[in-house]
Amino acid sequence: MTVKIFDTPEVQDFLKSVAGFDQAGGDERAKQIMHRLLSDLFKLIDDFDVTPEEYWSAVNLLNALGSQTQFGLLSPGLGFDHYLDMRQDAIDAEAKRTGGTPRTIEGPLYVAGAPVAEGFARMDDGQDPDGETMWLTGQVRDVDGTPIAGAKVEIWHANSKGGYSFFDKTQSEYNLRRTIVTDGEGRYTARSIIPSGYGVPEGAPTDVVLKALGRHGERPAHIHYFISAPGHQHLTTQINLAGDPYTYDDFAFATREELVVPAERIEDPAEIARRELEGPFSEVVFDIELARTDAPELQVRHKRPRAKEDEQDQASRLAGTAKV
Ligand code: MBD
Ligand code: FE
Repeated sequence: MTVKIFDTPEVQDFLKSVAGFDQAGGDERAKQIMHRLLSDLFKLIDDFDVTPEEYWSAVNLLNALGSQTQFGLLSPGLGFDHYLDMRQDAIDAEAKRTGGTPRTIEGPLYVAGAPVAEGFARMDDGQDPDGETMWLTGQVRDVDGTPIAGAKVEIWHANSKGGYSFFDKTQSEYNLRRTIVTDGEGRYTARSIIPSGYGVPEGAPTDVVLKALGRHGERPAHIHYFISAPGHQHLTTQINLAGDPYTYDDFAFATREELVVPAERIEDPAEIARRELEGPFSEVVFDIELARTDAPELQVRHKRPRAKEDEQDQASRLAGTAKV
């Protein structure tokens, strides 16, 4: 087909009225962004000769994604989360805020309000029979190496089946979610279980999109972090455990070389006894460096709907995915 109508005055005028350019009310930025978005999509329909069947099946897929609250899951899969990180890295570089542990994506499965502990926390409830004991520890430091005492280290991760508490209702409240305040030497330590990787549920709308692209929906085993301390830039990051088949093939594009950490299996009885554990375990060490800033807005995490973070619990639940 050779029909091309996008550049005609009728279509261009039509786009302006759809975006409310001829209306006094509304929001100027919303109008500009909607106009650009619709223009790009209308042009795409023209250029690719999108058929009514194709258009309405896309509408159907969007409805399915929304009704199963999967936009927060599709978003990292389509690279938006990582793209926002790339932009934030560039903004930091331009402002000469360099150094420190690299950021990577938050993902859709954070839940606010986890129990707070000083220095050490046990994160698992002891109910996961397949969970290999993990000893997770590290030091939070300034860019010049000075330890930061009293830093807030929020950690969350999946269980041995790749599920996250709150979203996976078979787990106890706040299982595998803790906030640990660093001790006088800037150290944090958690006893937990080694997480498994995550896979997008088979047949879910997000899976349908990924399959159409010939892609998978797997993430390697990983552990999420928020780290903050007064006078320092808030850091959202994750570690990926080395040796997972998906460590360098993450559907959410969160892997960064500096964030790949080995889990070292330890069987020495003296080391087991020193940690008051019952048997062999895997140790994961992750030290964190925070960049300095005096700007208060950079010392806290950006706003976004998060489970249990705002008063409208219904809205905040939509931040995550219904199934994990
Ligand atoms: C996860 O655990 C996750 O971190 C992301 C980004 C997407 C899906 C599941
Ligand atoms: Fe995750």
